[in-house]
Amino acid sequence: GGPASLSRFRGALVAAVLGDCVGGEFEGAEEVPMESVLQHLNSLDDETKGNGILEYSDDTAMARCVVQSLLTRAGFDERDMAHRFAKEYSASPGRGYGSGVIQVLKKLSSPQLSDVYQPARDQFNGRGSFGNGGAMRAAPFALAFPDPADVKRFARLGAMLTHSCSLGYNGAVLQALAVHLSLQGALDLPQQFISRLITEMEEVESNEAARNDARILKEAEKPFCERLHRVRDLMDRSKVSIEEVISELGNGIAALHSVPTAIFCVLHCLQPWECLPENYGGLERTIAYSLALGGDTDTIACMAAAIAGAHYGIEAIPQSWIRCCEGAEDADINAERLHMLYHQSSQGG
Ligand code: R7I
Ligand code: MG
Ligand code: MG
Repeated sequence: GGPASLSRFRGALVAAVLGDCVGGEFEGAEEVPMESVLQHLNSLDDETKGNGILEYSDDTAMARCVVQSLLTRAGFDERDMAHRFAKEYSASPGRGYGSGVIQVLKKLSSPQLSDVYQPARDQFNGRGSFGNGGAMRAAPFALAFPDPADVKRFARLGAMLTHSCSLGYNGAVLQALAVHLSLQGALDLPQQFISRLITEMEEVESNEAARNDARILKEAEKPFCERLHRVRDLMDRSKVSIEEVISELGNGIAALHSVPTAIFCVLHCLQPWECLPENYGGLERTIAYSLALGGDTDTIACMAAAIAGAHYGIEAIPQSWIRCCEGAEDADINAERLHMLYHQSSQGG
């Protein structure tokens, strides 16, 4: 489809759910042989399975809250979104939430709370979380707002409800920007795609708060920019081992060690590779490759798949995979609603 087509919206939201559901199998595993990944993915084609047997985790649970809030409020409303996070957590606390964020979600359910950003600020001795929990649910912001300035602003604020450290919320900004560019067809020119992300993040990371957090946490001056430069270096190489990707970019629970990694997975899988089945399209390759990195596989696959899904569109997603994943059908319906909201706002309505 063309830029911002319905197919791209559906691809992004449905693939994100698939990445989460399928990736859950290997979350936290140190080494994941490609053989095990392919075995797991092959089992999804088994006719006897299906009907949502793979459950989604916190990644999708929170993304669904973001989607519902954006749709119901026809824009960003921090109190409504915070309330939905808290309600969702208390209804299904067993979705595999990060151990720190649970405290925030409990505080957010208090009716006396006046500042919904305060519980997030109290995390980790007042520095706030740098986990990838803000980034894992950032894709819907790119599907609700056509203007990149809005995408950046609301992805940041939406993440700050749980992640007040710039190394957490700027990961959400980067993820949302990657989905935004992919929706426009920017992955047709991968070199330009990564350059545009670097240019955007140069500006995002130039403020005082980001510089301060980077200094305290002993990271590079502009940590996400530095990682995106590493992504570009790896892209230019003809052969890259999984070990190198993990050591250069990471596969962990910090936004800094997972969002650039997810972006690399998408870029690396634009072409076919020998280690992956020939019948796999780009979307399947991206998910398979993300899982083979091990570590925070549900989240890295979820983020990579959102970016890839926006590029390849819904037609690239195997029906059998959709049938196996809880929440995939809902995502498809919501993508259509977001597509309408997006095009309403781009007409200035
Ligand atoms: O970021 P968050 O929502 O976790 C998301 C991850 C995804 O992989 C999900 O799939 C799920 O499995 O969890 O939750 P947080 O609790 O805010 O952060 C996750 C973890 O990162 C924390 O439990 C800490 O181990 C670590 N962490 C920190 N450690 C020290 N200092 C995050 N911020 C800090 C910090 O400032
Ligand atoms: Mg999860
Ligand atoms: Mg995870």
